[in-house]
Amino acid sequence: MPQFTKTLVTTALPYANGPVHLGHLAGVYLPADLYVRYKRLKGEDVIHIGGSDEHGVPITITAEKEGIAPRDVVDRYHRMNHEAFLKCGISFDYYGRTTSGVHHKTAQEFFTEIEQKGIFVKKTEKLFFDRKAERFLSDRYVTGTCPICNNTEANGDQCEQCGTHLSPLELINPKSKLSDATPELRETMHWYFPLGRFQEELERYVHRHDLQTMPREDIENDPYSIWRPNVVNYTRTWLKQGLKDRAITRDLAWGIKVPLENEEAAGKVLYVWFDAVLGYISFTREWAEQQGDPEAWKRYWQDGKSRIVQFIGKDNVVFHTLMLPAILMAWNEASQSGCYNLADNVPASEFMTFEGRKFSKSRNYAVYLGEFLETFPADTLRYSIAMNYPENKDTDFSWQDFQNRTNGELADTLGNFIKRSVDFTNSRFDGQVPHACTPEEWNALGIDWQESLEQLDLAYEGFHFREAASLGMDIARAANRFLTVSEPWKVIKIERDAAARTMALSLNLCHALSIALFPVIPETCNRIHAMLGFGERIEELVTPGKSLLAELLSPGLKRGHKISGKSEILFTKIEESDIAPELAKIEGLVAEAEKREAGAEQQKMEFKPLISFDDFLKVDLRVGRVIAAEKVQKAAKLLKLQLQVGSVTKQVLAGIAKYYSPEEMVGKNVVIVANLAERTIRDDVSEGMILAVEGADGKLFVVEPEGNEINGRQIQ
Ligand code: B3M
Ligand code: ZN
Repeated sequence: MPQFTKTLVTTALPYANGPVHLGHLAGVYLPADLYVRYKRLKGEDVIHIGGSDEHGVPITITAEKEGIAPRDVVDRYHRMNHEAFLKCGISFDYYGRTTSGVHHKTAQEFFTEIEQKGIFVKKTEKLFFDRKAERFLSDRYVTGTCPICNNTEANGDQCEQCGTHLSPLELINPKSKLSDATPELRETMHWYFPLGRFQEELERYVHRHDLQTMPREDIENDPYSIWRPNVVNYTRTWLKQGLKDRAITRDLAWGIKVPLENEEAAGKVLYVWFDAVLGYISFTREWAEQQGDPEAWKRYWQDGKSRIVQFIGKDNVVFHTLMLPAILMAWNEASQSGCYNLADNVPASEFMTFEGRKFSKSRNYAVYLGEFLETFPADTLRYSIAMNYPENKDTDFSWQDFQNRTNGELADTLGNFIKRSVDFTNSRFDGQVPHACTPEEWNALGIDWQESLEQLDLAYEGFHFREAASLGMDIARAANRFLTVSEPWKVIKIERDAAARTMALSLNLCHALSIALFPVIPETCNRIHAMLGFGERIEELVTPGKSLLAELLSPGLKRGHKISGKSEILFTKIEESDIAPELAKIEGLVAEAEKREAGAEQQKMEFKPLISFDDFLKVDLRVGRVIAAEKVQKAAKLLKLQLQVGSVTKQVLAGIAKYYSPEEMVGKNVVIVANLAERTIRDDVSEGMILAVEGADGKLFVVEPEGNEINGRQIQ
């Protein structure tokens, strides 16, 4: 178990294909910022590396829709997102972009290294090719008629009308979205990364971070390397299924070129996820160059004493716990040029909903960070979101909660305490700390400082950010109570010394709060600090190896210390009239969404043309039992089922692989259209269809008749 002496924090690279919203902030960027700011306060060596993910098909689709170049799309959103993060106080040490030269070089280096070691597997497959556009078409670029519901505008990956997940090869009358041409099937070769080759090594890696399996002494020595249950579960589910080869190249024009000068590599780029996860390394290199110490990145990536912590959303888990580690393992094998550390923790968040609904870019249901900050200050947002951090379950952000926290906790408790302390000192004690506080007085305030610091440390280091923020606010509450109960404005008339003591302690509490709450509300804390008469910003006081938090253990402001003489209102209360337009906006968005959903419902209620009773009788629906099931190679959506229908066995290819594992299907009773003409799908025969229904979230449920001894029976 290494004793870590430094920390590299990375945050998921948001696609530069749209503005980041509050859900992103809550799950990834704010928690990471709280963590690094806390560590900096402790005087630790920590850097925060992030940036934009600028490749991938959705970006080219946006570009085509708008009639601009992909480069313009990523320029726009990279700048927009970076600015929004800065405005929100997310303190990156470096914010890179995956279109940079250094990143292209890094990703290509990795490809070459792994290629030369002979680790990649090459496979040839058939893909649609548009002859007019001279391009292979990824799923999203093919449209056609859905084989399930006859929607003529189904996409190559999914039919929006019936929700079925499709492969382009299943579409009837496929067309290229680029030119309207009918695409032809062409063979194309791709490089695959054999994740399975690293199965055991990856299992050992997960083992070391899973509370259930890790060595006891590690749990005691370093509880912070224990992964959250959701991270372990997602990862273990993949491992249990057995890791497969994953294609890591694509036939696309936008992306990082496969670095080989041969026919095979022509027109091919690296798959966006292969390059994106390496962005963390490239950007640390860029950071090091910017520091004027080009080798400095190695201290974080290749020195065993560096703890790597990767903040991500739950939808990105396996890319960080399996894909990136496997790529690094491949590099590390007999490496001549340094070995990379694997992440020590990957604190993946759950999601934050907004007013009870999921953020959705495609449905335009989102509150974008940049827009939010045009109306409300960053710190109020940071505080509310920290208090709602989706650590182990989804949480909700509501305007009401935002208003309550801002008005009740930030303005009435914290803001009010600071202002009363500063104003009263200015008016009655000539703007000076009027008394030398003793450690005894400091410890008699009803706050156990030692204990508070320990709890704060456990909360931040253990990624429990809601607790961390609440602990800070608890100190503010205690401080506010102390001042109110002490009533210096009354006491001063009879006992000036007692009032002086109260004010000196209050000012010291203001100072303590400016440190304790700094990770959560940094701008406000700097304003408090300035009101207390300090010239530097808090971040400028950070000294390597020296903890600013330790200052809380004793009263730091000396008698006679001059405060600034000015005070300001730290938080403006949020009025009903401020949030009314926001609520109206949401109502509009919800109404629109509901209309669309109702429209979709109604569309479903437009029944197909009438059929006669005789027609109906032609359909032979039977109960069958699944006796065997397996996945279909190269058809991620299909399961191949063997059904016992009375005395006959029938083979059915069903598009349910995303929702049911083969093991789950075996033993189920299902309903089969038993007299459907045979169809060939993917060179295999399907002799019927099984009935399934789509649930609210697009998941398919197979219809399962209950009962014994009904096998082969006709449904009537
Ligand atoms: N851009 C997906 C996302 O934004 C992806 C993350 C990359 S992290 C290397 O959710
Ligand atoms: Zn359909």
